[in-house]
Amino acid sequence: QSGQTQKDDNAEVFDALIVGGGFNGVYQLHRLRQEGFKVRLFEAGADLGGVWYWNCYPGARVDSHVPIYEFSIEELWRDWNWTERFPAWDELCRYFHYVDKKLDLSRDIRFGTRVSAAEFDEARDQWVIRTTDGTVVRARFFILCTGFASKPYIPNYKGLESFAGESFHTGLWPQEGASFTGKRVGVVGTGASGVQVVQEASKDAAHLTVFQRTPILALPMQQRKLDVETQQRMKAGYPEIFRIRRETFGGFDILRDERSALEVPPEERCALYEKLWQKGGFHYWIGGFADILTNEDANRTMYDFWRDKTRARIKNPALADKLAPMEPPHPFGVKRPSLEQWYYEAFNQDNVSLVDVRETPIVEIVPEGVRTADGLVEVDMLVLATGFDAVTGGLTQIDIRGTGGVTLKEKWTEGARTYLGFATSGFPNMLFLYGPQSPAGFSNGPTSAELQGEWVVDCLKHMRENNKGRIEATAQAEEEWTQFLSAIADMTLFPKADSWYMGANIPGKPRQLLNFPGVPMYMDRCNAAAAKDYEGFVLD
Ligand code: N01
Repeated sequence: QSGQTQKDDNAEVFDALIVGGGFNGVYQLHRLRQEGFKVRLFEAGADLGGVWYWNCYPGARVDSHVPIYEFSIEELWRDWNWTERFPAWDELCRYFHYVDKKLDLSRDIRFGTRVSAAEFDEARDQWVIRTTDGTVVRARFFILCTGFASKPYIPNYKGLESFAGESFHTGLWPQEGASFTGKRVGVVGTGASGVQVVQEASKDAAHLTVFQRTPILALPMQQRKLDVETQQRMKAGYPEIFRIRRETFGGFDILRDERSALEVPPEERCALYEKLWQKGGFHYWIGGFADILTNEDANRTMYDFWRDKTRARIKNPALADKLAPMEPPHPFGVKRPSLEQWYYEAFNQDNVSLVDVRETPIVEIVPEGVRTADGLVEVDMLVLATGFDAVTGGLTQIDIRGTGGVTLKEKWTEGARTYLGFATSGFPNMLFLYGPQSPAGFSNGPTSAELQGEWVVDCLKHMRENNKGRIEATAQAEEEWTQFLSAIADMTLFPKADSWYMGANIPGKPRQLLNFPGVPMYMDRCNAAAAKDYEGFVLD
């Protein structure tokens, strides 16, 4: 007992301990340090980048166009240029190195350090934080920037461990890389990760088998090379773009048409859809009509346009029925569309085949490959693009104990409950970013990192200025926030799909809308609470 306590008592004390070195963690470290706080960041990976460090599979690239997916700090964007409109993971990792160098971050980061447990010490209003290598530190504030996709989900297939070939989850891709060339490759899952892997594997694999459960409603990326001169010209408009991204629904620079899709004549409607299609990226998803995510008839117009465009690219009608069915598998856009470049054409190739696992389920994995209800599919490499225990998994996989010793995982057994998507009662001085009941997956990452990030920085400054050592969300404020989000969810079509947005991709996970739809409304609420002396929190 005393050995442990002794060690904890002597642990180094920080104002804030940040977990995670992606966009959110980096922003917190930079800004809190600027404000004079003593801060340290622990990152499990060997480098910065968060999801871009871990998801280094061939073809991984961002779905947000330049310059949406970068910090709006002028000192950073002024001298940085991308090579493509939608940059790949390795370019994003280079961007993180650039940011590190410019802001001199690494001196306060410990890499290869995974936080395994944290316990609130009520006597000192501090968190005692432990890592897997036995390090213990104390911090007044415990700031979790674990992202929405840090806990990979691997289905519990019978015999998976017996597979004799190479097998990787996209989110745990080997840092040294792995090649598809000349191999028989199987890819399970057709979400954003699956689409990107399939495209690359279709080029090099001897044969590629795609195991699809639900068709992805993927949109044309309209990728382009970007040169420096073009970007120098574009930069004149960056301040305005960054202003707009703070004020739009998804943190992009895309404005939607405020009319109902149903009040617009069909030709005009199609003309808008065509225009958005040609712009590429998420324009077709978030630049449409105001009621696309709330009215099923309006939504259907968007599905039908997508379906007709997509089917025209697929030669085999039976395959077209699988990839872009006549009837929607779920409303358009309530599962995250992904961006593609030659995904549908890949299925026209002789070396690519599709298995519909709803029709022909995977029975087991054997050393030679995947046994389905229809027989054995032999593969040399098995790629699990099966997603993540999204939004909550990165938090609940840490053994976090609040007041009374209850763990966060226990507290959220029936579903995540937060106040403002920042905090949860019983866990004082713990704030999370890009977490449950905040915009997270509904917002462009860097937009959210800055907006939520400034709120946290202001909160810590407010505490310091007012000599407060402890902040905790009240149970009542948390209940009201949870009810509020649930009422919003009921007004949308999101509950109509089994998506990670709903927690519905993980067997047994409570079904709830995990993200708050609408960055501006969300930030208004957060800022209003802060302006009223942090209404809904108790400060001591
Ligand atoms: O994961 P997903 P992801 N048997 O959960 C299937 C971001 N991201 O890693 O749809 C068979 O979306 C599952 O099927 P179904 C982005 O926000 C961004 O692809 O549940 N199949 C689905 O097809 C994205 O939304 C980028 O029926 C099974 C797939 O696996 C989020 O990360 C790139 C199965 C999982 O799709 C997650 O994307 C990559 C089973 N037992 C990711 N279990 C970019 O910015 C699951 N599936 C480009």
